[in-house]
Amino acid sequence: CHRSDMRTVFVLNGPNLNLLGTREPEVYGHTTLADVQQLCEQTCASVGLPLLFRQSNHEGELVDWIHEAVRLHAQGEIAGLVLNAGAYTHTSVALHDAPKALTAYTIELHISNTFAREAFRHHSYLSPAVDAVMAGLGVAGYGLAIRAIAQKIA
Ligand code: CA2
Repeated sequence: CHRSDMRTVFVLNGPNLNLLGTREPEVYGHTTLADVQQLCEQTCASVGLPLLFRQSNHEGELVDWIHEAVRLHAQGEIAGLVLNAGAYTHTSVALHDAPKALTAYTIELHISNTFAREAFRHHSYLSPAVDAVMAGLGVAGYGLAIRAIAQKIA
């Protein structure tokens, strides 16, 4: 379907985010990734957009999924991308390159305020390649990012 109100919001999560809620609650809270998915489902339902929600611990799989988004966007089927690349944010040239091919609105998201943490988290390979960066809003950031995408395409 090519109607703009059927465009899918992609939410992609990188390494270790499957462990959310099970460790380091002082940094990431008690919310699990399943809870985050539910929050994204609810937010997408309220703005009337389909959701695709995925997590991988593998760099190349995240690259493949961004390529999938590029292909679907060429068919008018993507509303935008919310990308929490986890620690690959700070290491991956491949994840810097991949979103450059994507013209859909892309938001780099971090649950924690990466700038208030270790120095190695202050640099992001993604930031120059995306439209917007959000960090430190907790898991609520996912809902806010989806709402921002919905406003962008409205
Ligand atoms: O704040 C974020 O969302 C991060 O992208 C999370 C990454 C971290 O490497 C980034 O610097 C910032 C870590 C993913 C979550 O890792 C967990 C490890 C143990 C328990 C829960 C989460």
